[in-house]
Amino acid sequence: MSPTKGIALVDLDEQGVDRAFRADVLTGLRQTPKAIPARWFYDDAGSALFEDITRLPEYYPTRAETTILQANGTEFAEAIGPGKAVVEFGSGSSVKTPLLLRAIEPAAYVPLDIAGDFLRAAAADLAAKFPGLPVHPVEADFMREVALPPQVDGLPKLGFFPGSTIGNMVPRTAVDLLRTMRLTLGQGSKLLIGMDLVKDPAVLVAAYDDAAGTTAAFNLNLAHRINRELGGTIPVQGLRHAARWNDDLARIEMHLEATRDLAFEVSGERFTLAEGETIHTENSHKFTRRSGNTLLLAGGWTPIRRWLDSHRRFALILARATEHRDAP
Ligand code: AVI
Repeated sequence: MSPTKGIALVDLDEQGVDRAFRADVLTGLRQTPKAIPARWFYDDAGSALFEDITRLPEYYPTRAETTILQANGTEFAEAIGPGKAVVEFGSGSSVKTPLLLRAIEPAAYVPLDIAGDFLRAAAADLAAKFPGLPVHPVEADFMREVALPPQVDGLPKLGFFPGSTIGNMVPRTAVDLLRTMRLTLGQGSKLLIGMDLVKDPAVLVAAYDDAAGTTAAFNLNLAHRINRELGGTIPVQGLRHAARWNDDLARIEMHLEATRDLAFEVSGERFTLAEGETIHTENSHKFTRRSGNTLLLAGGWTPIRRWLDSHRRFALILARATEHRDAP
């Protein structure tokens, strides 16, 4: 399942073009350096490619996080406790969510997602796996405060945000989201969040530039999507996928790099890319124990437990909503 698939709540113009997609692409191509938000990767083709990525030998995060959930059920149960309303930010990852729910004896499950069709399918799937567990899907943009269903009023809340999707946001956006999650979940709540860890850049680059070329296809699909949906004439053969480690900012960057001078149109507007120039399409931040903790604290969450996979590549962190009067 895609982490940020946003095919619902779309605002289409008279020609059926997604206005927000067009605005983001045109604004991104007009600026220097060129950049387009990563959320536009996830059309149907991009979501299917992301699913393929999660199974690649080089792409360790999904497997690492899953093994953490498999290996530590008893500890999760102790640290989190029974009777929680589990609020998942995203509509439920096929393998990880059941592992968590099986470990902790929740009182209810509330998936939040902007994509209603995905959300309902995932919720029905989950309800079938856990007969007796109340499931209350909410179609909403979780980047804003969400009113939780009245059925979970009074239940203690556990937010669940796996996949290191927080790493796809620049720190300012990540902090905004964490603070919004705190508002959505309320005082006394907890958050279980996945964070991918800083490691050998060669391992990181391989995870984002796999030998089979699946991540390249995922990145290049954005150019195809622009051509398909926005009347684009981008010569996609003149672009190549590039995955670079930015050590100062502790992030993998994905770019589409021009292999020769290119000229093209999008929605009737002309653009050029000089040979070697790139369109920046994604950031995937990686964390250390300290940088992860600092991000959580900035977002209003106090870290309390941390679990790693056996290769120490990925972390699941449990945090509690910080009291407003934490000293000093
Ligand atoms: C969804 N997100 C956490 C993925 C990541 O690892 O940053 C997206 C991705 N991009 C390329 N490969 C995977």
